[in-house]
Amino acid sequence: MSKIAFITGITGQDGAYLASLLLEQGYAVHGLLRRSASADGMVSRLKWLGVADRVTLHDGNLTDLSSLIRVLGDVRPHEVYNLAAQSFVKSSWQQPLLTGTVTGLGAVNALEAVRTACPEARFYQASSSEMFGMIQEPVQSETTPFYPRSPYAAAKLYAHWMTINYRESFGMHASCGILFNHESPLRGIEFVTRKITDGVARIKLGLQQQLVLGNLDAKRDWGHARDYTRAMWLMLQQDKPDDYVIATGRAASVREFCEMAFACVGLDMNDHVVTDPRFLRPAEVDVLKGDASKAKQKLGWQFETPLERLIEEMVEADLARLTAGGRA
Ligand code: NAP
Ligand code: G4F
Repeated sequence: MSKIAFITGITGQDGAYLASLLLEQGYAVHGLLRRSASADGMVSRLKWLGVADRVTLHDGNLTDLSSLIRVLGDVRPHEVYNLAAQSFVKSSWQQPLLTGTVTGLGAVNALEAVRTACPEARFYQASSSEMFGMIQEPVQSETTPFYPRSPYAAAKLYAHWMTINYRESFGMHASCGILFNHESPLRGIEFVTRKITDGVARIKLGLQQQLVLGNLDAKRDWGHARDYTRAMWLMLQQDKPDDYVIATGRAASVREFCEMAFACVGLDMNDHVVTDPRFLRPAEVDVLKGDASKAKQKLGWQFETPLERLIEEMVEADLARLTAGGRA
């Protein structure tokens, strides 16, 4: 019998790549789908990867414990990946209570549902490098103290510690991946990398002149979502649950990302990029840079896609989308 996996957040960037990977591995893949008035666009990422018809979607919501218990009781998965969240940091200041409810308490709903409906299932929690916030060490690893700088990061930290608590309290096979920023052509358009590659493609095609951004000096450790979702799966294949940093070990600024993206189409960012305080945050995370040595040693994981290749892939995909006449 093939293994069964259940993914919350299956319609998001990581959910789509993870579903694709698990299908390749022979899993039966199920996911949670929250009701939307725009049902037609909900599975666009799964369609982009060609897997929408191969996954089974279940109506529910991370904030509705009853829906989770019912679905997990029906599906009886071997592995549960909790990827659902209000994941956009900037919105978390506008919607702090919703972010706490979905990103923080939602993870506890998922843990409770697993404990109730399928206690033998292995559990993955999508923790975040954003929890390091105002960094306490120049390179962050599993032993670096956390210092959250946004309602999103505080909610993720609560979810992180609750996952560890359920592991220690109930013996659950529950692991946290502390993933640094990871991007792809399927990244939401509101995140800076995709905003840049979409803007570059539009400017190249004569559809817009300027790209308006916020803090160009912020630095992030950017990898590819395809590589990072493989790390999630590897964590749940270990005999013992544990927590792992997943990162490339290279930090680049938003400005450097822009330079590389504009260079992909033979343009100079200085001719097109302007800044607007509208896109600044009440509290910024200036720099993140991760040390994934533990994942390399214990999981045999390492990233395959360097930043330059990631940017090229994103710019090419945005050019293709716009040339085809629309945005996926
Ligand atoms: P994403 O594209 O924003 O996807 C978020 C997913 O959560 C979507 O499927 C969304 O569904 C779902 N969701 C939101 N609220 C929900 C609710 N109340 N009930 C059920 N589902 C809900 O995020 P991502 O980039 O794939 O990231 C996946 C996870 O990893 C998130 O938890 C994120 O916080 C975390 N993370 C991401 C990164 C990164 O760099 N990408 C780094 C570290 C951690 P809809 O499609 O209906 O909106
Ligand atoms: O792309 P961002 O919005 O991602 P951020 O805040 O780093 O969060 C992402 O990564 C986290 C992992 O560390 C995840 F947990 C989280 O769910 C999400 O996936 O912003 C990156 C940087 C920030 O410093 C921001 O101030 O880019 C800067 N930035 C500059 N101009 C901008 C813009 N960000 C956005 N979104 N839009 C701008 O115009």
